[in-house]
Amino acid sequence: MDQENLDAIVNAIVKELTALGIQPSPVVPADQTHTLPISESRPVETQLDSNPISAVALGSDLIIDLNDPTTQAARRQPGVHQPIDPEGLSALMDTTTARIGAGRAGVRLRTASLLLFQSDLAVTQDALYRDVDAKILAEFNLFQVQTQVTGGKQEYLLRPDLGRRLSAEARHIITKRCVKSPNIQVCVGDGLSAAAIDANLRKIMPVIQSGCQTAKLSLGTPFFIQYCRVGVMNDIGDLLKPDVLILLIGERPGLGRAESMSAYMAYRPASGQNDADREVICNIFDGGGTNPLEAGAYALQLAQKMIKKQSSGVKSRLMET
Ligand code: B12
Repeated sequence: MDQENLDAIVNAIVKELTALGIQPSPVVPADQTHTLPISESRPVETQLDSNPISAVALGSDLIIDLNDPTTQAARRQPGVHQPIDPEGLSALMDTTTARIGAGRAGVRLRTASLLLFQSDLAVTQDALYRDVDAKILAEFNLFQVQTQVTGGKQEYLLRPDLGRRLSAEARHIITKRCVKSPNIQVCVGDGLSAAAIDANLRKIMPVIQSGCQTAKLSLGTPFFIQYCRVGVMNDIGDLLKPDVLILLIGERPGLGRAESMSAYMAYRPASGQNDADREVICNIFDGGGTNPLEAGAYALQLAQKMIKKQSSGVKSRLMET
C-alpha cells in the first residue's frame, strides 16, 4: 500500500472519529506517545474526560489512545446523560462499589462501562490463572505440595474434586516434614486467587504465629498447597491430626476485586467432614474488607473457642442455643 492510500484511510478514520465526537488531541511526536504507558501519555486533566477514547492525528500516523478506565475518578464519573440531580447521583455513586449511574448508549453499555468491565475482568482472570509469588512462600518457610490436579489451572477449575485430595507425593512429604498433633495447623492454598495470598499473607501470618505463642498453643509446620480447594482440609486432618486447622485460601475473585482471602477453619478435621463442620472468616483484605491483622487475631480467638467447645461449624452453633 502506498503512502497516498494510507493517508486516505487514516483521514477517513479521523473523520469518522471526529463525527463520533472524539476530538483529535494536539500533535505529539509519535516516538513519545508510543513509549509512554497509556495512563501517562496524556495530561491528567484530559484523562478524566467522560470520553474514554482520544485520537492523535499525525499525518499518516494515527494513534488511538485509551484513558485508564480503572482510576477512581473514572469509576466515579456519572455516565447518565443530563441527570436531573447530578449531585444526588454522585452522592449515591459514592455510597457503593456497585456499577450504578453508568448510563447507557441506546439499549447498550456505554464504551466507558464496557472498557471498565473488560479491565476489571482482566484483573480477575490474572488472579485466577497466575501462581502465588514464590518469594512470599519462602519468607514463611512454606514448602509446597500439590493436590491431585496434574493438568494445571484449567483442570483445577474443571475438577474441584481433584483439588480436594492431596496427591500421594504430597501425603508422603507432609508426613515426613510436619509436626503431628499440634494445637493449630496453618496451611496456605492458592484457591481461586493467587493475588489474595500475595496481598494478605505477610500481614496475617505473623499475627497467628505470635498469637499462638501468647496463648501457649503449639503451632504445626505450615505449608503451601497448589491447586487447593477447601475440602482438602480433611486429608490434612487425617495426616496431621491438629486440634484446629486454619486454611488460608484465595476466594473466588469478584469483578476487579482479586485480593480477597478466606480463613476456613475446622476442629479436628478428618475424612467425612463437610462445610457444615467448618467455619469461614471471609473477605479478608485491606481497605474495605476484614483487615488481615484483625482477621488473624479473630482466627486465633475462634480456634481457642473451638478447642474449648471441642467442635466447630453447625454443631458448635447448636451448642450455643
Ligand atoms: C462459591 C460460594 C458458595 C458456593 C460453593 C460451591 C462450590 N463448590 O464452589 C455455594 C453456592 C454452594 C455456597 C453456599 C453457601 N455459602 Co457461600 N460462598 C461462595 C463464595 C462466593 C466464594 C467461596 C470461595 O471462593 N471459596 C474458596 C474456594 C477455593 O473454595 P472451594 O473449595 O472451591 O469451595 C468451597 C467453599 O467455597 C465452601 N463454602 C462456600 N460457602 C461457604 C460458607 C461456609 C459457612 C463454609 C464453612 C464453607 C463455604 O464450599 C465449597 C465446597 O467445599 C463466598 C464469597 C466469598 N467472599 O468468599 C460465599 C460465602 C463463603 N458463602 C457464604 C454462605 C453463608 C454460604 C451458605 C451457608 C449460604 C446458605 N445459607 O445456604 C452456603 C453453605 C455452603 C456449604 N458448602 O455448606 C458466606 C459465608 C459467611 C460467613 N462468614 O459465614 C460467604 C462469605 C458469602 C457472603 N458474603 O455471605 N457458597
